[in-house]
Amino acid sequence: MSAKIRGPGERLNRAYSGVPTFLRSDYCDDIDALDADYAVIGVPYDDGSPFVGGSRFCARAIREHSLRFGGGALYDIAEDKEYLRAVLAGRRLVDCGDVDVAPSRGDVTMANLTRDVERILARGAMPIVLGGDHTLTYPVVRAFNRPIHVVQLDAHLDYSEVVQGMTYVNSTSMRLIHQLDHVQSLTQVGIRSMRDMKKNADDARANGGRIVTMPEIRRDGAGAVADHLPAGANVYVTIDIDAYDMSLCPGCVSAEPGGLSFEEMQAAQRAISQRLNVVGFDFVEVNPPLEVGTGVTSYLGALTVAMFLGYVDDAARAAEQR
Ligand SMILES: [Mn+2]
Repeated sequence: MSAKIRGPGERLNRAYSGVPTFLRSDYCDDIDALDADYAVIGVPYDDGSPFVGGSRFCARAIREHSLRFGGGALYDIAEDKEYLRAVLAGRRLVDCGDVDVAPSRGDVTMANLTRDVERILARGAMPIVLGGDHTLTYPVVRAFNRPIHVVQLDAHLDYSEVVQGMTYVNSTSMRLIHQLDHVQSLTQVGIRSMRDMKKNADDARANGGRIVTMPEIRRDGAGAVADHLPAGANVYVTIDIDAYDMSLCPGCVSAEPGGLSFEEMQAAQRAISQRLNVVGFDFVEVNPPLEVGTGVTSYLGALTVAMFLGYVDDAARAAEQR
């Protein structure tokens, strides 16, 4: 069942009041009875983080900051266009709460995540997964039972080999995804960290992956990041907050200089959603305990997720009308 948490229509619902579901959507406490187009699920897991933990609070902070979008839509004045109004008014977005986390048992937590995403997909909804750290992308992608392309927006390759049995850490997710039979391609956008190893980049390319570096984005535009993928193909998108430039994400332990501007993220998101058929996405690595007082990183995270959902929904509606 879904519980309506907005209350009667006349309520003001100020951002600091109420129970924070994403964009104040209905809360769904039984995925097997889910009736929606889009389903948010949180993964409060940061056991896969190699430095300072804290991203387990990412989903909660993003939900909280998402309540600041209280107008029933996202409005882009540059386009004079609203996004998500029909979705929110029609209650086609629900929040399924969080995956059950088993402390010190990444295998158990991630099995729970895969099963929950399988259940969301079985109900015909698109999963929108909020981290946690970047470990979660592999358990989410393995839940899809049809061919998909994967596009990653990130400063880091996350293409490390599994060592000493550590499967569920945030540095291995893209290598593991790339080995799945139903993953048709891997595109890694914004990669620039000088902590990444040459061997991992060589392996990603040798396995057929495409890496789009920042100089390429500055040369060709962020709107070109999906041009090499077949138009209309199914794609899963994973967005790490550190794809953005370090100056935009003080609440992220893995922030790197030289990253995407907000406008470049917008252009990449628009290009992906318009050219391809997005079947799910995740957003990871905001670390609220490291955050500055204004919560700008969590706010940017909420905006990034809501904006991409808006573009994806807009493209789906345009396709329906064709
Ligand atoms: Mn990263």
